[in-house]
Amino acid sequence: MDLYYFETPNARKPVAIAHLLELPVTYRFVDLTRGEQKTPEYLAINPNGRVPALVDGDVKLWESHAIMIYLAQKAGSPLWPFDPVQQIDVIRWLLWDTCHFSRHAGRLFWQNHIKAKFGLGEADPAEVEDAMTYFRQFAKVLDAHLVGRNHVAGDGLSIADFGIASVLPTAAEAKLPMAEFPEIRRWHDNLMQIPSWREPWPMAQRAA
Ligand SMILES: N[C@@H](CCC(=O)N[C@@H](CS)C(=O)NCC(=O)O)C(=O)O
Repeated sequence: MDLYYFETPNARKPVAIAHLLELPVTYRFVDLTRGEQKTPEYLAINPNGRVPALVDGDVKLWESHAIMIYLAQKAGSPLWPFDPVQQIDVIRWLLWDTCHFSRHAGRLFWQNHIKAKFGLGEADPAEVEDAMTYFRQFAKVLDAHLVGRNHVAGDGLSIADFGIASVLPTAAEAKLPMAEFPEIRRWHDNLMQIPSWREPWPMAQRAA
């Protein structure tokens, strides 16, 4: 299995899951700073020109959440629950994340971190304010949901936790107002105890 990645929030999710489940994955570094995601070879794998992507025999897959489900299923792991009703709960939170939580966290990550890091200009104050308003709105929902819970869906760790957490390891760089959301901080501090989430990147293979 080949997993194509760059060190970004969306790629972090399947890379961390593959490590956690000790799957036999070859990590393929796609250097976004050199435009490697736009080469014809890579576009044949993911026509969106984005990471992550997975190739497993005849299976070509993109979208980080779909790849996480594929990896967990392949490993027979309860990170993708076996019960159909619990699966729907996980899907519910992953869709919520894509549409709301990480969407606006991602906008802040772009404005407050990526633009400066790659010399793409100043953060746009109107865009930051808009994204911050939405981020606060949806973070409040998650914060309330997490009261008395250690995991987002069901009783155990699932890919919903990793899906929603994607921008949180870089919350400081994105300038996310985490001080306002103690339950999210508590939940994510626990997630950071998982070595493959804290340190997901396969540096040795990158160097190779
Ligand atoms: N919805 C996609 C988003 C993928 C995505 O936006 N990846 C970013 C990095 S986090 C990327 O590859 N950007 C490269 C580009 O826009 O050229 C997923 O979850 O996999």
